[in-house]
Amino acid sequence: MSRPKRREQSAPQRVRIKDKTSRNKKKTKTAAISKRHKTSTTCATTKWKQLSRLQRSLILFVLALTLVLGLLSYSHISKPRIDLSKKDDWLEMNDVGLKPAFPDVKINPVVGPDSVTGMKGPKIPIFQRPPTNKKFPNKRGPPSLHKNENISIVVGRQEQVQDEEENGEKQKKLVSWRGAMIEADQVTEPPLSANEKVAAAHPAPEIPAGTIPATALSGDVDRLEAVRDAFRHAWKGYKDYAWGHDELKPISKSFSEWFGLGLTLIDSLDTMWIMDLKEEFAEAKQWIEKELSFNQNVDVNLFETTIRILGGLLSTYHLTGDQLFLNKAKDLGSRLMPAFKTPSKIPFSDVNIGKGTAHPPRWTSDSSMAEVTSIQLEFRELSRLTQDPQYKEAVDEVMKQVHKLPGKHDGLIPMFINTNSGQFSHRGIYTLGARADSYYEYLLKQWLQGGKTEDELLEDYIEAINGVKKHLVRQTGPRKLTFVGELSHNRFSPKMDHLVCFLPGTLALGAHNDLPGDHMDLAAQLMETCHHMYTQMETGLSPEIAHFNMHATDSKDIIVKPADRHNLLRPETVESLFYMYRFTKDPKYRDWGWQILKSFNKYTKVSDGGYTSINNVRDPENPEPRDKMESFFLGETLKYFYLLFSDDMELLSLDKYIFNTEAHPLPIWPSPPK
Ligand code: DMJ
Repeated sequence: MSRPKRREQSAPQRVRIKDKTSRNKKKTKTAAISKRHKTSTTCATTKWKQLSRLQRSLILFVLALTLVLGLLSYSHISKPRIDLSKKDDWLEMNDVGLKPAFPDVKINPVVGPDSVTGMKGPKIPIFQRPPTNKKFPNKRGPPSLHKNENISIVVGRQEQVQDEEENGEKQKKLVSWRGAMIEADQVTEPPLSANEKVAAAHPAPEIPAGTIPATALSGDVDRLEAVRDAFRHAWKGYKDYAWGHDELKPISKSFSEWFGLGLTLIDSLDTMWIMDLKEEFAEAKQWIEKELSFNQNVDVNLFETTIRILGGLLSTYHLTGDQLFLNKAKDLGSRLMPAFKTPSKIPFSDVNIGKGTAHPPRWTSDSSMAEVTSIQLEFRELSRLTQDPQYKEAVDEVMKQVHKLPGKHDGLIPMFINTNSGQFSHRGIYTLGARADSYYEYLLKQWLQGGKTEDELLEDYIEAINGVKKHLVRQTGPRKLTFVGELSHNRFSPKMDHLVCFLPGTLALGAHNDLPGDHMDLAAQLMETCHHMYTQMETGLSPEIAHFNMHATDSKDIIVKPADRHNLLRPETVESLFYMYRFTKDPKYRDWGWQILKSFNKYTKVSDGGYTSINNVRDPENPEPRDKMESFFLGETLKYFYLLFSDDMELLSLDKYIFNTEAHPLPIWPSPPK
């Protein structure tokens, strides 16, 4: 049977013929366009030649002017490009920006008291929501929580403020509501407290029995409850606006993504367990079960992912006994291993956990010392739990190499190491702050984790602390405050990061484990200094970096440079207060912690949920919210507050647990049989 010819064409043939026809059509069209173009060009050239010289110069001048103006306005509106995938760049961007996320946000100072103390407070900025083009609201979490969308954001205040006039613009009537100001027409029923919610109709899903039973509040109940309230408030913001994302941006009620792995949620798990926040824990666990996947084409930072996510999962496994968390930890751990495939076996900083590839940062083949030497507690524990030695072997190899490496300065290490050569790089700068800090912390903690059997770790720790005392410890002129400065090419700089405030806690932990008694003396002195870094600021909150005055004058001990005035809700001082209290029982450490919590509530609490880092600890009138709640605020800062105020010394006993550098407790290993 013969078919019409067209029908006999195979599909690919038909496509080819169609292509040819359309190509011919296109050719004709292109020829016509180019002919038209040619004609009009010839015509324009003739006309141009007919103009006088003056007319031509005038036209050229106008064209040049337009071009210059165009260029100028372009450079004004375009902003510098910043790589937002890098946390350091994020922080740096914030440092440079130092301003609210939206330039058109209005700031209206008003007066109000502190939400915890009821004391009169400072002038507080009200942030009006900027217009948004977003198609979808940034709300996350159950829809029942999506109410009061237009509540104005205010940080810590209670009074009624009526019809304020500012710059000729009438403000809406505001009323106080649990430390926050909201517009009067949006007042609704008070939300149930977490305890009321638990008692109410929705029974919390069952949590598996763990190794640490959640206990009733024991300690200063008011303070403990204030910490739980703070956590619930932070969690509410995360749940409403950033659920399942890395970090909450509480002012703009949105989120930021760093790795896209639900960073805040995972960092918070064990804190919720410890605080006995069952309902919150259960919903987070459900997200882990249903949503969390590490099979993603994403570059993560080895160190940050290890301390926050791997550490968080491992400690939650220990506290709850729930296999889910160990399975997730195993999956993540194995995906991080490609980082160690380097010529020197010193790991790269970044790993793609989906592709199984790793690389250093774009600008260098170096890794930072703190990063490669502060992943050991987690990987070693993973090996113990899985009976798979590869994790421990990889991180022990790093420590072995660093132990033998030439170029230390009386136990102090430079800030970088090269992943090709395995040698220190950028030598000559010695600090206990950023890029080196947790190397010192993990020397001691690995030694403790392993049951005090690994002598090299202890040797390195003791030598390093002697180096710190010899080269970095100095006193201020006015009050004789002891601080830890930095050494830069043999020049001493009296600069101390807030990060260094982990040191009193670590020193105290060492002294508690029979290391030299003068470590405890130094711990107490440094603790005092870290306390002053808060109390000498107008907001009662520490700056990111302090400079110390070494001259014997009547003036201040602490100088803060404009670029260092921010506070990121960091934990180190509270962490050390916790250790100092546990080992001395001196109530002053609790009181110091309480003052800090009150200041956080006064200057960083955002009315609609969440806490924000701020730009200016010296200006209580306008601390300048930065619109970011770091995951460590829930993972570390609030956890250490809770442990500081708890009387239950068996709640994560320091003789049974070591805390990783993100405050995730891991067990001290049982001693091997003799
Ligand atoms: C945390 O991620 C860890 O404590 C780390 O060791 C240092 N930086 C932050 C908190 O400040």
